[in-house]
Amino acid sequence: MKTNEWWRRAVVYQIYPQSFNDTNNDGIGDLRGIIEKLDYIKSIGVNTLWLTPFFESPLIDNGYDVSDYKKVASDFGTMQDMEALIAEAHQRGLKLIFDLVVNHSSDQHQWFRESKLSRDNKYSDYYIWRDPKPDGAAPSNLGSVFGGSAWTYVKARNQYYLHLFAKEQPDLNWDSKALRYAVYDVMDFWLAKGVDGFRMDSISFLSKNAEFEDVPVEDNKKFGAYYYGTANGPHIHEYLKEMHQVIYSKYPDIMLVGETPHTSMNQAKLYVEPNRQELNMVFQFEHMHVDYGAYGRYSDVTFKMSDLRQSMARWQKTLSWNALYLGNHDQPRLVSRFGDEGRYRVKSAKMLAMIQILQKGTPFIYQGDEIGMTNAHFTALSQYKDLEAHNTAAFLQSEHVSHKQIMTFLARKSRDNARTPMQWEDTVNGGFSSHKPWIEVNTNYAKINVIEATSDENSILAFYRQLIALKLQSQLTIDGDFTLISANDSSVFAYQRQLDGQKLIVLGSFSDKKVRYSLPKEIANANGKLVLSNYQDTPNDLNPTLFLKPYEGVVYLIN
Ligand code: TEU
Ligand code: CA
Repeated sequence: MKTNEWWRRAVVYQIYPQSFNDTNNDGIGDLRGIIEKLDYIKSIGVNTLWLTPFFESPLIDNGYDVSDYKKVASDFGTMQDMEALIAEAHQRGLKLIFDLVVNHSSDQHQWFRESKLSRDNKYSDYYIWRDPKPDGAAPSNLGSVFGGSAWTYVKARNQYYLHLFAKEQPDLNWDSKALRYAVYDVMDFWLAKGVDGFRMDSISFLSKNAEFEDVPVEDNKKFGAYYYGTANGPHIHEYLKEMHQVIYSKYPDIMLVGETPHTSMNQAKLYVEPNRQELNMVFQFEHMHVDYGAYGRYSDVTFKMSDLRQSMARWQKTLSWNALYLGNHDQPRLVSRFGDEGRYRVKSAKMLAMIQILQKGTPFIYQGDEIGMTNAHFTALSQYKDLEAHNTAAFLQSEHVSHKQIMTFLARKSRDNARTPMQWEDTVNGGFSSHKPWIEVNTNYAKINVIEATSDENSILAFYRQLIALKLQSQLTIDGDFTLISANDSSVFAYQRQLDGQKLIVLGSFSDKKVRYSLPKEIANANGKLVLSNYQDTPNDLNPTLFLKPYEGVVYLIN
């Protein structure tokens, strides 16, 4: 059955529940807190919400370690709260997608608690167990994402289990049909409650190469990179097609977005090309690697705009549909990373949103980006709550990286930069909670908050509203072809969208100085009218040569 493909017109707002809004004042955001802010969310102009995990969990990885997929964690509320949230969202015309974390579960999940007891119970093969090497060592030298070996020994089975992430996140065995159908049952459970789709965590890791041989070890590191032989394994597409068939036969109208670490563009095509009947789109990572350094993501490297542009343009050209993002709960704040969080915070936040949202695909806006929230600027290691921050610090220390350098890396790249509480108003804890929040509020909340943004007609928020309205208003911004206008300019990211006789010209300057930019002839001579700008005095008619002010972003329509 053909779906109505509503996801092509979805503009998604991502909510990180523990940091969004706390209504019972225990320092942790909750579902009631989301309900309370639905009118605000609706007012941004988005039409879909993505909730990161709120399921029962020991919260080792902030909920990405689920101990019961069908329960709401008591920190966040009750099942009634969840049902109320679904109903209230739908009443406002907002669709809702949940996070489905099924590459792994928590080690506290009943499946794992049974699986680790013996080799011959109902759940024995729900996880990935392997015998020790003859000398008792782990089956392979595979390392985990959060540091250390990807294998942990369990005496009762005299075997090791695989965990690509923390040891409290054992990987589920998708080669077990019973496990796969248990996952489809979880999907059915939430879809029956009215949920409109899923963001599927770490989907490129579901199918593993069964052999688990030792993998190459870079330089003098102890463990092999975790993704060797584990990303995009041999049965991944077979399993996703099976899932698609089972789920879509009952729910033909849902949206599925997969998160695909370590997936090339050609591999990504296999997940999303429409005739393949797998997923609607994926979160790819290539453009998140533009500021990687010697230790991977933790670096103080500053990106080059040309790298960002080249990467995004490649994916625009090659995939028929993309999930568009510049930040989320795993990344630093986009204005701090790609813009200027100081003098040009407002200008650059608007320009970045324009460059992102008007590309072809489904835009994902992470909570707080619509008011230009910035990195946290923590100065002590203890301010960080993310296990990855602490594991990384320990690892870098063992590599003799200085404490000062480690703190710089974290300040620029830690995931906690995006996890500080949402800044609602200029009151204690930014209006998030009257209790001490689980993670510190950014000290700039008096200046950067929703009340302030709402009262200013030139705010970043006001601009997001205009931008989203523009995105949803015409066929051109949904289906129009994407082409780079110039691939060589060092400051200006310039592209066009084209459909039938119409063209949308989108130009964003990544420079903090005034720049001169000349359009190619075929555009320069066209009659373009200004539709959006982050400056007040941008010329109404498109000129062959433009003088763009710091971080200026402009959109012209050629009819
Ligand atoms: O992330 C999967 C993933 O591989 C990366 O995004 C990774 O978390 C990041 O690069 C580490 O620096 C997903 C979730 O989005 C993330 O929050 C979870 O921690 C992870 O899965 C495990 O569930
Ligand atoms: Ca709470």
